[in-house]
Amino acid sequence: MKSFDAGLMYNPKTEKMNGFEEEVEFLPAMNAKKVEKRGLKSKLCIAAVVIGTLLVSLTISLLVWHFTFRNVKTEKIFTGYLRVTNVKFMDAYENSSSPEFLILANKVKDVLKMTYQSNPAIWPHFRQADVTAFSEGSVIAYYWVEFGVPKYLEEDFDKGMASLKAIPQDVKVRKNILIVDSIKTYPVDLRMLKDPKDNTCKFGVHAKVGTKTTFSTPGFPNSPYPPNTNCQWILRADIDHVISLSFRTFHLEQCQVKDNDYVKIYDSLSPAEPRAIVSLCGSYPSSYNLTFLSSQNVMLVSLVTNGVGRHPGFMAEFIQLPKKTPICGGTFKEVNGNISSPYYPGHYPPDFDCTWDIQVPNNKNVKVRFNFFYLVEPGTALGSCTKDYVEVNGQRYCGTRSQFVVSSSNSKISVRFHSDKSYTDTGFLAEYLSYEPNNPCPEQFTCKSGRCIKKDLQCDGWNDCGDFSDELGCNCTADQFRCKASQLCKPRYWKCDGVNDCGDESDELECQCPALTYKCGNGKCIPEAQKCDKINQCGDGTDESDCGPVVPVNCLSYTYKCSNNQCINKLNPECDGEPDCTDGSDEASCSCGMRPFSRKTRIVGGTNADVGEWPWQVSLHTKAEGHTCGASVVSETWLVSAAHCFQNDGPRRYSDPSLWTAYLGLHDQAQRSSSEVRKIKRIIAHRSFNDYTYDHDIAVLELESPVQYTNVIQPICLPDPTHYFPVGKSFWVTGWGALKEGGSGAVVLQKAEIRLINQTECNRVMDNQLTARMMCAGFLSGGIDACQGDSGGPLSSVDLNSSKMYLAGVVSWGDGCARRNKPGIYTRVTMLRDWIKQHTGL
Ligand code: 4AZ
Repeated sequence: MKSFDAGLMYNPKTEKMNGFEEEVEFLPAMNAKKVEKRGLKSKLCIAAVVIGTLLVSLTISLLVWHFTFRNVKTEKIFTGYLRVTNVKFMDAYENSSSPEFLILANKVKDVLKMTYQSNPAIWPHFRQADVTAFSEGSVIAYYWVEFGVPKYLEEDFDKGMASLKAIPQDVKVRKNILIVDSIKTYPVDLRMLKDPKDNTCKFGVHAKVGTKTTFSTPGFPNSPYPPNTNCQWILRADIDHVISLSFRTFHLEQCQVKDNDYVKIYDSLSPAEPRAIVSLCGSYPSSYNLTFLSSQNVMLVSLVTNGVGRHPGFMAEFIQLPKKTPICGGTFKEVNGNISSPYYPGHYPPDFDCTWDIQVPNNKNVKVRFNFFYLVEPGTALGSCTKDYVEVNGQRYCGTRSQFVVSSSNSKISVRFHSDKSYTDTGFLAEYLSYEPNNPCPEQFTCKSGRCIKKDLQCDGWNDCGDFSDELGCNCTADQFRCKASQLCKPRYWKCDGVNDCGDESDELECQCPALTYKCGNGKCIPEAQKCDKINQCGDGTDESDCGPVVPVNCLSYTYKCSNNQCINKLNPECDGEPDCTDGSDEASCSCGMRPFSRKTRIVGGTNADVGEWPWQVSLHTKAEGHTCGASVVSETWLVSAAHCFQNDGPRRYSDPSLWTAYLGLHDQAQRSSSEVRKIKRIIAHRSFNDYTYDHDIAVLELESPVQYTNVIQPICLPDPTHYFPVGKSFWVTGWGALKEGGSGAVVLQKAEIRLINQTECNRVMDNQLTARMMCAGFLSGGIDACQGDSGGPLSSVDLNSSKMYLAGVVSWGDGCARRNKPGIYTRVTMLRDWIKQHTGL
């Protein structure tokens, strides 16, 4: 790897405010003593003096205004490239300090200057330009140019730049040593070219044949990358090759902060937005596929950082691939088969086209099922597939889509993939299937889209087809109600649960409380006058929780208690960024529930969790049985799990701590050696745990030695006993439990999003087996649930005020797994919060 410094020709001038550079002469002030006060003449003299003074001050003010405000110059930096057609590329052009580079760079700069000179709206504002690189084709020259434009001339200047399309003919004629056939100029993010002549963090790297070339941010991995910098890596491959770049480690500042650090990759050596392939920030787990392809033999990687934060940076490697290898498309004649966008699951290259012509046996029809589909491009209007798209039988698809099927009414189908010059994505993975024309889904329900689903998913209130065709024209059963607009049948218990399940609110309308009444969080209606009267008529405290400014109130079961024993009238005040308790204790223990890796929901493989996505998840192993239960990290030394995991069973002494090993920071059961391993010092199961009813199903485990928090080991927040989780709230359940009832456990940590179910409704379907220490989450339609082996693991809830994850529940029991009307039952942590504190001090 070498540092490049392009030939420097112009001195940078910092003349942001050059107001007083021009000479200004000031008139001498009048000497009042010399003014004679004699008659009319003297009066006229005084008047003349006053008017004169006024005129002088006015002129001075105007000059001051002109030079300080009107003439303030806006710095404008552009980047671009031009093609020189009469020069052949030579290796020396890769080295920005070679004489060959400098000679050609100077000629290009002359061409640029002459181009700007030809436009009077541009040329007066020109400051400097420089050439940063050349690449093949014949020679493409990449440059930046800086202008200082007075504010009041900006509009004319912008118009001039927009009209600057090609080198004027006379320039070509006069400068016929260089024949330039196109010039492209793009405005650039000022952070990107803050100090364009600073070459301290600019590198040029050429791919080596047959081996990977590695590069990383300065200081990686021992020290954080530098602040306030713009680093650039010019990546090159041999002619007729493309570049495949993969980030192996990627840890930048998180994306949501103002002016956050970012990496941008360009399919060009100019940092021009229309040639950007991707913009990245935050952290990515190593399992995430961060592979990007170029369309030509060059690529620019740019890192822009601000002045805050200390982050490790990235390590990346790239290889060159022959450009001509056919990597997608072709003619397919098998009965079934798989197709995917180029380099899937890596990002497809920009400026790419391929077509698959699929022809199954003549007596069959064919359909294509897209299992993963990500063709998202910033700046594209929803539904308008003008940039990257897949076209099947003339219909274009783009954006991100869940599984969908496109069918053909004959034995042929044609799939075309197109990517434009900017922004790429992971693309698609699809399979094509042939089917009998009169029976597209043997023993299954055929969706309108051609997709096949299980028969019993028809009319269950869930849009399993994706186009609602399985839910149309259904007779609602006794357990269902009919939505107004869509006429769809939905489970009755979805009514009045605070979630707009019908889409038109019709499931939430008939339960509106009558006029002059207040609707409690649990759906109960109470007279308006009873809200904020310091009496909990709702029963869940919601009528007493949002009562104007946060003030100390009498302590009740639903009021949050500060460390100084004062109670306050705010719902879920913990860690919401506002100190509500007078002693600030509601914001005191908030180093929990955070996920160092930004949540990337687009995981290849469906419900596999990502590395570090659930950093509190623990796998508890016994020697004889391996993974047996889950648990959650709540501090460096304590885990929370389920009491039933530690009940002795004949000769098996599950209550004995020495039987257990805890694996923390684990993702893949096959790679336990890369996790933190701890023996258990102490198991405290709830004394009231009932082996028959599973009431009080909670235990805390003390680790033999504390763990250090890392990117993949973090504690989850414990909710206050008053923490309120509304019905319908979405939770995440995670674990290595069985993938289906009676099946074997998962190797990679699984995750599923489920919802909190109304307690009364759940108790009804669960034959009144619930106690106050239990809650139900899942779907009465079945299909998504915890299962054997998930027990003891977390039910995680993201709190929207604090953006932290709270341990809402512990996986406890269920009637089988994922059965219809049999949701999962979880230990209600808020009910046992005091017990946890009593035994762990947390
Ligand atoms: C178990 O045996 C188990 N469907 C956990 C959760 C559920 C069922 C069984 C809920 O660990």
